Amino acid sequence: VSGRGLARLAPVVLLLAAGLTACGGTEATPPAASPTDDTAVAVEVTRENDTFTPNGERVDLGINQPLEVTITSDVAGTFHIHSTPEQQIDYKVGTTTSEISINRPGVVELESHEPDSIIFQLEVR
Ligand SMILES: [Cu+2]
Repeated sequence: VSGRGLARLAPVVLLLAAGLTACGGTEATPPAASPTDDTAVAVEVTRENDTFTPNGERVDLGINQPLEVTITSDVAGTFHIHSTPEQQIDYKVGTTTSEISINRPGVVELESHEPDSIIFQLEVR
């Protein structure tokens, strides 16, 4: 491996790191409220031929209550959760299970951007 090879790789790594910081949801933020319920709410999402099920279904969720999302998909992708800060769920081909929680009240959309689709409207309170 030459020095030139490493120099060409470095910007790619930096870009990836910046993307994770902007979209990752791993930054610590002060909790906006105390937990109301520790029992996870389990939901399922299916993606098949770019069609998502469900399609904008409303889900009641407590503040800081875990939402366990099980995704079954025929292609890898990412869901966005429009909370503050934003969160995302990366899923792979097959079944992916991920857990998120939201620390302040409001209606938060869990959606896909490619293609655009609203999966859930999380009503947090
Ligand atoms: Cu989004």
